[in-house]
Amino acid sequence: MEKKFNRTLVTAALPYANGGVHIGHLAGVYVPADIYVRYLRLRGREVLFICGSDEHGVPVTIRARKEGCTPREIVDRYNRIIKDSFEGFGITFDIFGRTTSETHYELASQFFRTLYDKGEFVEKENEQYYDEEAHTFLADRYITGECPHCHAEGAFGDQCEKCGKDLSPTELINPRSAVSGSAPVLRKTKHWYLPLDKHQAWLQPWITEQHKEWRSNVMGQCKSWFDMGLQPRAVSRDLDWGIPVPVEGAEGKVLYVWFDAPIGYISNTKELLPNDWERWWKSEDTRLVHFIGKDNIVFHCIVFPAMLKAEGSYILPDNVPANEFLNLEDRKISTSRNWAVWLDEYLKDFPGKQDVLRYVLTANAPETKDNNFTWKDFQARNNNELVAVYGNFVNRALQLTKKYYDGIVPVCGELTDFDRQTISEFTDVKSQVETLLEEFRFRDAQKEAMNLARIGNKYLADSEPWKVIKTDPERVKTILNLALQLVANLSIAFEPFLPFSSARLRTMLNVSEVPWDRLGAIDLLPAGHQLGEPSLLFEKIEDDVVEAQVQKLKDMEAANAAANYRANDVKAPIAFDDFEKLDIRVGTVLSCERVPKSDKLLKFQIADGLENRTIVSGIAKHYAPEDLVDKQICFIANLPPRAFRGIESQGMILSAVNFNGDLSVITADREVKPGSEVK
Ligand code: B3M
Ligand code: ZN
Repeated sequence: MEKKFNRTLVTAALPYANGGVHIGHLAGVYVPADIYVRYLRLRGREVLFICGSDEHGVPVTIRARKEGCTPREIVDRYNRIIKDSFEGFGITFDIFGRTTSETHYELASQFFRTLYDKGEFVEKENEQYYDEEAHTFLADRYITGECPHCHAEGAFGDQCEKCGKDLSPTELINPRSAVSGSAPVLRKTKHWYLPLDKHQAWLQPWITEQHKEWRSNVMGQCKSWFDMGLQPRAVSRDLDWGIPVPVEGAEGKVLYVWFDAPIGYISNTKELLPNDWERWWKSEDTRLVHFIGKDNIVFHCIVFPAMLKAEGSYILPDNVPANEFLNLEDRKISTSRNWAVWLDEYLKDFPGKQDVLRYVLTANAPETKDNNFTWKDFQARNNNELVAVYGNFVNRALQLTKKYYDGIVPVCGELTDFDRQTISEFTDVKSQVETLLEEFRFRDAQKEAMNLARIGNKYLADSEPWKVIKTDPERVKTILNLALQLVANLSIAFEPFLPFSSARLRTMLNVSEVPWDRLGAIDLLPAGHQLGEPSLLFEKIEDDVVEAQVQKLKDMEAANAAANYRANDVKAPIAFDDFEKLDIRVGTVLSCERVPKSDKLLKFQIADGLENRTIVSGIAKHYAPEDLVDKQICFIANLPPRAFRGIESQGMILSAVNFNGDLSVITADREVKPGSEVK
């Protein structure tokens, strides 16, 4: 059953206002959403593009605490920075709102109240950690302790960042409050839950049967949630930053950020269209599409639809084209380690080159699997594709026309077979690009647009107007007429993808309009039309420029590590007895060699005052083995032996870890007898 839609409501995930936005955000959500919306507008469809910042939640309060300011100051600052970054890249939201607006508070509270009154929540009391010094319940992120799996210190109440395992706060060994440092106690607290288990009966067939067209990565995640069986989810939190739970007896409780954030799509629409927003959210002929990253799939495909359905008057999403992740230089983008290319930085470092990044991110879009951004690839795509193919073709066509005809479009004479052949290669570009865009296949769609430029380049190279001008000047008029029609086609085809370049190209062509419907035509520029002044559409990017960017990444990461290192907390206190259990000794290195087939391990023979011992240590990246011979080093002497690559290691060598991760072996300041105790 094909549904008839009369308008499209496109939303893009609301970024948290606790930091800036980086290339991963742009590639995963905002560029594809913008391409889609621009395309729909070009086709004359009724469309609305909604975004804004997500300003509640624990991440905002953590940032505020770190910087010693209020959550309000944090969200005001980042709302501005994020909004400016998106504007800089030409992301054409109809509104970029805020979840701290009055409209949002009112709508989100109402939404909760409606569900509450309809009995759509389950109330449950459970035990949660409470900080008795700071008089506050602790969000999962605010509790740290030892990981029960890998025994790393500093694991968070929701996750251990060392081994990556999901945790709940009560699993932590020796939990500590990150607010006061005290040991938290368990206290009873009441919360409201959305019973997703009850919603599974309709959610599952709605997605797996009625929306078979959803991307496989999205469908895969949904199915695995269904297979595990949906569980009730708490929609309130004990926190002092957020929208108060609008129910009596709920003092000190706020709506969970993932409850209020998606309602932000609705309230931002209402902010924009106070009298017309319901037509967009409550009519069956509106098509709702959510652009998000893969970490938000469950909230948009399962939780939010359950909320909307429970409320009863809203439409449900028709598609959720979620992307996978973009890596950076072969590593996961990390805001906490500052391994990211920030959009505001890019705009400063590469003024006027927004389209280059848009192009590269779409060409490498993580549509079905994780993908990788490298500065080398950025340079290569710019130089070999944008400059050498697109820019080169446009420039040749315009410069030749300027030279031979003073920039006036020449008359098209009789077409040769070769001309007809070339024309046939691009007449169906419109339907090809459209089909791909309708299916959210942005990289393939952009490839089709680029293909037009390849056709044009080949056409000029093969028809050689610069030679023919000497023998058959009439023929050159036809060649350049056709080439210019292709250039005009390029300005249309690239409009959704590279809007800045298309606008500049239109100025060079001296045309104001972009008639998408005419894409593929060969009479876009009439003979006699005066073109504008040609200039280069793209510029080559040199090696030193991208090398500087790679260096900048490394520097930013190191500076960040240094800052965090100073801020690192000392581990929780231990009993003196515990310290005395450790047997640390000084030993003299008799020999040291690399462990074959390992780039990390060194094997030591250590004089320990007894029978000498073998120790294997992971410091090969930091020392040449010969530099350690004869040194007096410190080691732990009473650990159980462990095997590394078949070699039994009888102890552990102690090293200082520098802020950048470099290791420095601890040595004795004056010579001592091997086996001396360290106390
Ligand atoms: N702020 C999470 C994120 O930025 C969250 C998205 C909300 S969309 C309603 O990834
Ligand atoms: Zn762990």
